[in-house]
Amino acid sequence: MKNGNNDEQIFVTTPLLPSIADLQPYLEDIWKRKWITNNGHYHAELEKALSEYLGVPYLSLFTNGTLPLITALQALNVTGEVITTPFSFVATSHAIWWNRLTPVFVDIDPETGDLDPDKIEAAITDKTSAIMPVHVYGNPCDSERIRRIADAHGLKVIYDAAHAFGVRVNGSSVLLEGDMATLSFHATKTYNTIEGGALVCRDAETKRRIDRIKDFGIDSETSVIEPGINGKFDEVRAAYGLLNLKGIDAAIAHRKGVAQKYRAALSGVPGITLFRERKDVTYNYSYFPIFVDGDAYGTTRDGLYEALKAKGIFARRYFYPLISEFSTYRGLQSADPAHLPIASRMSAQVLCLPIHHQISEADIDRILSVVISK
Ligand code: T4K
Repeated sequence: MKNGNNDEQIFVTTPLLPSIADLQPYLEDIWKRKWITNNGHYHAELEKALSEYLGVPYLSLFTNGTLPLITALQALNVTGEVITTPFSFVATSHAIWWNRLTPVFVDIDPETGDLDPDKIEAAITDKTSAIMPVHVYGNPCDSERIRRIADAHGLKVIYDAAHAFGVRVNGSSVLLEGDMATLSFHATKTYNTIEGGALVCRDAETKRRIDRIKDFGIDSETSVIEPGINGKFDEVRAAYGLLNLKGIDAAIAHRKGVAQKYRAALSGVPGITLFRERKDVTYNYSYFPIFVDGDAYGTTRDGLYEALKAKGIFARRYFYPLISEFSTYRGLQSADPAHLPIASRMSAQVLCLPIHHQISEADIDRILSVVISK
């Protein structure tokens, strides 16, 4: 699609797609088998392939990335209050709300955008039973400190790792941290199955329980033993997911090149801050957030967002507003912006530049020319 200047529009992301020709034989096989959802042949293949690729022992596929969050809270019998971050996509807190639990917002670390471990303990009350941190943009949380705090207070930890597909610290998957971790395979994610997600757990018995919860709590033809939900994943998307797994390394490598080019060009620009890249982390380059200090940069974040849009470049303000600013949550005591100064500042300054596996050098130059010249 072209804009008024006859330039191609550039979106914040564009989905990784398998070729239709590659999908065709899978579709024919699925049609032949006539088993199209609920634990089918390709479902099993994809669970195995993803477990191997991600380096995790037990992974259950779900029909999106929100249901694993809701299910994890159920499976771990979480009650009362859950400490979480306001600097995330709203699904993180909605999952808590849907379990009739109360999210308690804690401020974030400016170095990563993740929950600040220094601020967690002050938020723990006798009602707290879990922590739900987010590896935002794929930046790993300080899992070691979070684990120590959780252990000291007997809390469960569920990582929302929706952005952290393939992210590793010293070679070990971030999905291995906490009691459980969730993934999103939405079209806008680095790895996608159109819609989809997964829940990673630690043992076979828990996986069996998760698999039962995502199938209505059905234990046998005549027995339903708990209030489950429909989180099932179909065969067509499983086949699509298997094919996309073949292209994921090349897609991430391309994203890395884009990130390097942005980083080299933007590092010295007054008023623009980037996250520091850690040497011990294998990133997936799922987002490229920049933080715009309007005074030093000469234009506000929203001014830059509009200037890009006028040129057909659709950057996104992930995550603005904060979750704690939405009507469902703003009445909570922990939603008071005075308790969330870092999150409030970062949310007001953040702009995620387009990054995906198909962005060309010319696209990057077009984007950078707006950001650098305004
Ligand atoms: N936890 C976290 C931390 C999350 O970020 C998310 C989801 C979840 C949990 C829940 O996982 P899911 O239940 O969604 O699996 C998007 C996504 O809907 C959402 O999945 C994602 N996070 C969130 C960060 O972003 P939007 O409304 O900003 O995306 P949308 O549809 O406007 O798409 C953005 C751009 O991507 C479009 O302008 C163009 C491009 N696009 C999008 C789609 C859907 C395409 O080119 N093709 C497409 O099919 O929310």
